[in-house]
Amino acid sequence: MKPEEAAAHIAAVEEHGYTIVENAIEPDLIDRLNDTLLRLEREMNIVPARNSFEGHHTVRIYNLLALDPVFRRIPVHASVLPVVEGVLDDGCLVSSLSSISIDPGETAQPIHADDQVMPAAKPHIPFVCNSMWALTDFTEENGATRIIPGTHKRDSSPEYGKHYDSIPAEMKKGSVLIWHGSLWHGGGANKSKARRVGIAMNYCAGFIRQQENQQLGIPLNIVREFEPRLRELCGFGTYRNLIGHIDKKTPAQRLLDDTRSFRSIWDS
Ligand SMILES: O=C(O)CCC(=O)C(=O)O
Ligand SMILES: [Fe+2]
Repeated sequence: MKPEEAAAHIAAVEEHGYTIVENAIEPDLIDRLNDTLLRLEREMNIVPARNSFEGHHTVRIYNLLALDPVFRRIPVHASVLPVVEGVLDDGCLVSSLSSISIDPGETAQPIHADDQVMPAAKPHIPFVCNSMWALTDFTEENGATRIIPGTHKRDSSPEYGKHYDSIPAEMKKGSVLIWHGSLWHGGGANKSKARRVGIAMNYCAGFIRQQENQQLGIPLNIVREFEPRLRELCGFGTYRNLIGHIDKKTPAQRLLDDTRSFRSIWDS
């Protein structure tokens, strides 16, 4: 992605709370992701969680980085990460990586903000920047994510379960929706005859806690295979050479044999 293109997306997230990157995902990657998700669902016998938030006809697979190497291409993807780094900063982290497959018959998810459990006065700088990767077309009929533009600037989060007027973030397979963690939104109802498949690639600022615990949730022998940037994004670096250190070394130095030099903020 060209810097001016990234800048336009970053400005859109700041102003409207969201943006869509079209043709972001390579067709071969879309196919591999779809195939892998179906295989995991089958092999791991994954079924809907059956609650109002995760849905009654929605299959969600969590902790994807622990499950197959193909998912490693997502957090570092050049069509999305520069935008997220502009919204948060380059110390951002993978907060969670999961799939959300909405099956026919699913009703709309309650409108929410992904950062609403965080007890900070709103509006605030983005602590969270999330993305939805369209592995099928996203249409109003099949449950495209519903959004309420501009709501990231409000002074509160929505009331859970209340109706709000929203618009569907329709996009073609291969596109990615990126939003500010305070934006009011929710998964749509699927009134079509086919599944809507998305991957929720969620990031957070480097100074807050990740939603899925990447350091404990991904076996270290798998993290050792990650490229350096992916290790950092999973929390094996530090934020501003301070937050997350272990005895003044990075987790990657202590646990993964990273030999790159590191100076703590205090020594600099
Ligand atoms: O599936 C979607 O379109 C959105 C899901 C969502 O917002 C969430 O689970 O936090
Ligand atoms: Fe959400």
